[in-house]
Amino acid sequence: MTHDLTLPSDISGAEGLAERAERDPHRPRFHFTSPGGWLNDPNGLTHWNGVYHLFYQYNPLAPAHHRIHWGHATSTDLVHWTDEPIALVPGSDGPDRDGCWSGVLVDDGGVPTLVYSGRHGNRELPCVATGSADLRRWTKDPANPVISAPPRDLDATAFRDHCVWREGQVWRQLVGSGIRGVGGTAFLYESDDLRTWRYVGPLLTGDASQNRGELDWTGTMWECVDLFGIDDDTDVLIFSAWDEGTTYHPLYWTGRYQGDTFTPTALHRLDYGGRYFYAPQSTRDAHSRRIMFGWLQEGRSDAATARAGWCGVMSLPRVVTLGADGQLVQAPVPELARLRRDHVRVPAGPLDNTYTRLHSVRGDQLDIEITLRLAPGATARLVVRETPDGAERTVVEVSRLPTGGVLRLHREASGLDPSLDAEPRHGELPLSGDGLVDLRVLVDHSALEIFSNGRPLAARIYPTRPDEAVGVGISADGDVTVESFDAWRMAPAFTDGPRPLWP
Ligand code: DQQ
Repeated sequence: MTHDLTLPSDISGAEGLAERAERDPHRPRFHFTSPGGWLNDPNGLTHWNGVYHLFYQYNPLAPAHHRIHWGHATSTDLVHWTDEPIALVPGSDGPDRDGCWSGVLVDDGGVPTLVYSGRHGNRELPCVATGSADLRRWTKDPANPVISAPPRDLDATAFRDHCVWREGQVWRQLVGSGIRGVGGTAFLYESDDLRTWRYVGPLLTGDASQNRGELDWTGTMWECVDLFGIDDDTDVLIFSAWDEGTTYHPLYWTGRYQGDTFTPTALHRLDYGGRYFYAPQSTRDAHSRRIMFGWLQEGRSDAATARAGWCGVMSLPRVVTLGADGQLVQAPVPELARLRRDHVRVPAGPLDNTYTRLHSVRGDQLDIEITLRLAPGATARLVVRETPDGAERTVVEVSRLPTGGVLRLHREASGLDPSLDAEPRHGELPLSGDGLVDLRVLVDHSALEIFSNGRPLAARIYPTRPDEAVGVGISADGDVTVESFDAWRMAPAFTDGPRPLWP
């Protein structure tokens, strides 16, 4: 049974969404966004016959999380994207009647196969769909849901999101969950055919009572678990720590996956932006790179989002490797350099302790790459999206403190609207004795992604005077030398004009 891909009869709410989205000055131009409406998690990420496929949680009818479809886009370079027909539409009845929630794509002997969470009322159960050779048409399995209930002997807080892989002669799958009163977890299952699953047990369970502050608490449920080997000796288990209304941040364990369990070595924050890089998914591409996308949530009010006609940004694709300190190193894919235009080199040398506006670098679509040398106790600040009067500005700060390096983002003055999320963000910055700091800052209207010595920090900013907030400047406290400073204007990845909501 192929699902119905015709437009629903009442799409009046969707009228003008794409046009409004296109006019919004806060809409990123080189990050992937949906044509309009709502976007959240990356799904079904794969590099299939030389084409990257990015599916995503999509509501084409409104900028709100409701009856989620699977949107689909393709790219040959991870930079330019083509909208493809919507891949999954919630059924008129059945296990995914209220939404086709997150999942993955696997290659079942040449048959592209999706494993996703069907939503029906409050129930969320694993479903399967198979695709045409070009991954454009999807047929839901009549046997859906393929698992009829969460494990019975446990009080599960949820049962959704999937990580599926082939291991020897069998398929294995993790389903995100939590055990009430205990902590977040991922349930391990096994199957011969992706349709009949045997429950193995929890792969690893967090401790919800260990709430050591919001930054590394593992929550009461794990969303979007992603397990992969990063080198011969290290496996990585990424999850988005969740607790209704309080906690949404991505974390990862390094450790060893062996047999039916994951033995953790250490727990780390995946992105210092917290919920601004949520529910990530990764895949290994044909070049053996681990490529990861995450969802950059909104930081403005629901009313502002409703007016804008769109919401949710996909992060830039990141290459993930393992650093010498045992933590993940993240960087935007090198292909992104294809969008660089109008190169500006700012002279190297010691930084003044007074603020310097860089008149040669300005804009709201920028890629800035700096190497700094910080003496002990020094701090360097890069200001972006500054208005001429300095009233609106976003400040990226790197410091070399006696306690170690710190990367910090100040958004208190990013926009003047008091309803904007202005919470500062910070995290630990690995520094070697020479005090060298690589700082890459990608500004794309409301989307901001920062990478410093391999650590990422994603966030959203909404200047109140977006046309004027194009200034860039730099300052220092203490001894800071600019070793190199390069900046580019970034070309848009999409051609101008509204994109069809229902390609
Ligand atoms: N989003 C999906 C869920 C997942 C959550 C629903 C994470 O499958 O747990 O859109 O953002």
